[in-house]
Amino acid sequence: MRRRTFAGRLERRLPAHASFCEKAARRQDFQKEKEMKFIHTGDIHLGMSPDCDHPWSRERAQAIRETFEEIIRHARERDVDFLFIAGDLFHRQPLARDLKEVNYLFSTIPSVRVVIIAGNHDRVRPNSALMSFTWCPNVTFLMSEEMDSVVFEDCNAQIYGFSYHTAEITEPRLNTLDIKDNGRIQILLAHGGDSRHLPIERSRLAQSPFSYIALGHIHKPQVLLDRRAAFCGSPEPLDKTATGPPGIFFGAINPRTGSPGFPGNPDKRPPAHLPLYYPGNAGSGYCIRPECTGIPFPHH
Ligand SMILES: [Mn+2]
Repeated sequence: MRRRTFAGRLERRLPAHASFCEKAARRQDFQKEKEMKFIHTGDIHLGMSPDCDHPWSRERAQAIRETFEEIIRHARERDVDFLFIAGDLFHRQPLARDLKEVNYLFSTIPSVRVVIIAGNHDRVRPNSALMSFTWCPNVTFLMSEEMDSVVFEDCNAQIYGFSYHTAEITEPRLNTLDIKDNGRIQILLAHGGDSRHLPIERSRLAQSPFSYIALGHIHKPQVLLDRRAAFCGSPEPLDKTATGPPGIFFGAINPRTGSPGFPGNPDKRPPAHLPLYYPGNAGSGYCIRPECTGIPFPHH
């Protein structure tokens, strides 16, 4: 990948006799060029009741809400610059009440820039409450069906994405993006990856200028393209096929190289997948959390 043009300023050495002003300006540059920390999540499916034919289903629905609150806590405590939500935040079309609830949570992390796209489950419909909803200032919902982006000058970042307006997108739109490296930290949010939902050709994605591609839709966490892209996976097991440890991705972009990695050490360690709890029984025929249901752990 081409190096960021932004690096030019950082590599410039100041002479020993640089004035106080020059040094102060340089420090400001460093401030601007500090690593950009993010949490990447998606497929939360708020409002879903997993295992709906079982008595613990209501508790599972509650666990999904609590896990989302835990993600907000992570965003605050890890002091991230961005929270990316790569689609299917909601299990179905959100009502105004649902939007208010999550907007309240976002309002508790005002310094975190939240960027959201809609997935196939919570796709934007013409009568959606989303249309007239006013998010708090730190939230950007990229609602357009066409590729859109939002620029954050203070961290030299541009976040791209588009939302589902239909149940399926069979056209491989990610393979034909015409987005050039522009010297900013460019990040793509996208939802899909199977044949009926935005089929992805990895080699095409690898040629894109994005520092990181925050993917949603596949519920199992998976890192692609030598850590430049990942499916966040659902942070709670939603059905019995959920096997890996569900969680969130926590990473940082090195502003000099544009490469994603672990905060504090982005060049050496990849973004971390943080499991939010131990999914002892996911994949064993149930998706309950034994610690919150009181129902005996089903051993197999
Ligand atoms: Mn989906």
